[in-house]
Amino acid sequence: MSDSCLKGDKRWWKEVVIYQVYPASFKDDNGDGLGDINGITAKLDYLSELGVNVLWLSPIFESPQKDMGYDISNYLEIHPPFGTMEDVERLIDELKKRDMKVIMDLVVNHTSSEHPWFIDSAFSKKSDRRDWYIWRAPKYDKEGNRQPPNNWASILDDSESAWTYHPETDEYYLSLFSPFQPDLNWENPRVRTEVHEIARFWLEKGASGFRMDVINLISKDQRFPDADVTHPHKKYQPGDKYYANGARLFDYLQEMKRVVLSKYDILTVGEMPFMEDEQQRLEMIKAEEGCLNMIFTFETMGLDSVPEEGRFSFKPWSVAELRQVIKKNQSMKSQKGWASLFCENHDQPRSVSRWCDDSDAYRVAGTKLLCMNQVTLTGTLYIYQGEELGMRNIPARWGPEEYKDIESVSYWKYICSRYADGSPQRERAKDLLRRKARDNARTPIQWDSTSNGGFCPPGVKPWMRVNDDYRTVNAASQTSAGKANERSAIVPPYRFWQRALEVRRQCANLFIYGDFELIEDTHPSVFAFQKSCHLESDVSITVLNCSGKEAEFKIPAKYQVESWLLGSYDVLSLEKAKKGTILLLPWEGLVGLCKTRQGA
Ligand code: ISL
Repeated sequence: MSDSCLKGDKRWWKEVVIYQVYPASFKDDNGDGLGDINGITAKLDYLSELGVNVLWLSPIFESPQKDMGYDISNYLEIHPPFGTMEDVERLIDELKKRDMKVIMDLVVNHTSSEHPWFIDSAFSKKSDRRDWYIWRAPKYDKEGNRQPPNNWASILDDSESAWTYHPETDEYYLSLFSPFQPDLNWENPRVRTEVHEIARFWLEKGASGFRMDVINLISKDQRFPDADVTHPHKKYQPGDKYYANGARLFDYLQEMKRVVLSKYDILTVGEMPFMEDEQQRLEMIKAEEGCLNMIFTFETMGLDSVPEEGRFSFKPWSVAELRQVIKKNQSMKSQKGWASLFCENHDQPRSVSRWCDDSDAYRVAGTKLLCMNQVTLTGTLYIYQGEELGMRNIPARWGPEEYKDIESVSYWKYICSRYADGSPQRERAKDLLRRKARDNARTPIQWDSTSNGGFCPPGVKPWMRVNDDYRTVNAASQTSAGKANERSAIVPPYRFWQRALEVRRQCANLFIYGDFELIEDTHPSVFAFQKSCHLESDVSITVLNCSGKEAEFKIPAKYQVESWLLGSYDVLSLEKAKKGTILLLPWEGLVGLCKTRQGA
């Protein structure tokens, strides 16, 4: 039995609900078609009423916006179209008034190629900052053609090299994501000191922590060897075996913790793609001796992808796979680790479209099913903007020209360079864009049924097209309904999330801290689990029909269901039988409180 329910293990950063804001798409206050800081401030009551406690702001810093702000050219100034430092200070003050906090997105594996550091580094091989970045001489093949230092593929465009040639100094610089994002050389202690100062600046400004972008890439194998050829049909190969989770990662993060992070009572979450090893994960976050409070890992996000084909791929996923991935993630706590819970972010498609059925018939039920999964799992809970509304993916009828993300644009350009218009490959690529493009989560938030969904003033062209369904899927139509209660007949997603977060808080020992246990031998489409805590006489059961068909669920005899707390079909769900076999409707989820019968 774990002791996580004991007071000693309780922390504020375990209990908060973190809401990710993607500033460009949240709310346009100054009428230029782009979201901004004052637009966020204007919506704090909406967020406070939902029941979230912390905002994670995707990057708001000066940037050429080649990768929507994940290419920073000045960490200490605000991207002018987003607003001013005074606007940020006011946002922080307004959050404090609501007992809310903010964490910043610390993107320090790389900078923008327009950052003064890089401009200085690129100026000359003898520049004082040359080794703030990773420069290597070209290689030449048998025919005398110039080649990059190794065969690593770019992460955002695997048809291109992870290295960018710099003719002025006849060297390549490492740019894992794009040529506009040169990787910093963390081997250089001056780089690390500068990063510590950036972190300190924002903590002194009032930030309560950081989400650290691809922070497990900061330590790389310094031999920069060729990657194994796992994609024989491609010129460049995934090199994460050598550029992720390197030998000095723990030291670098321990140093950052010792020098700056440990001086504040903050929340830190490291985004760590390519980190599969459970022991390494625990080393990163183990209570006390670890480096960060928690990490983002991506097994769930990979369930419907073909690993060797990367983002723009698809394979059907199964509830059996889902069970194992969630069971693994939930085991972190029992090993003195801690899980982070998310099913959407700015890099992922909308969850109701991806994992459920976003048709008019089932969008709301599916949104609530996903909500019930998230709010009853152990870990710190993250919600991505619009998830609480049940926002959908980009409509299938939109063409590739509507996709703005650098990764989508590169992919479509590559496809068009190789396949003719109307070819099966182009049609498949359009389907994969619809399914997986990061753009799906970046359409403007739909606030009401007025033009542009109320994201920006009428007559203003938003930076990205608003989803066509804004007249029916929008915040105003969902918040106008009163708070949900046990008798509510139809509860819109926002109100359902509000109620579900209230239930999570009320049953914190079970839902936030409790021990997870799969309920076995269920219908193949049903994912069910128990949560328990030795401080509580009750246990909870979460029962999710992850399919568009009806499915039976036999309530195990050991559970004496006292009440159904949440259900996808509102009062219809809450009135379900509390023993025996029940029939779950398509995408119907249920959360119940139970006594357990000993020996049953
Ligand atoms: O979206 C992905 C590529 O298909 C993910 O692997 C993603 O690139 C990875 O999780 C890192 O994402 C973070 O760093 C990127 C930025 O583009 C993403 O928006 C950010 O979340 C580079 O800063």
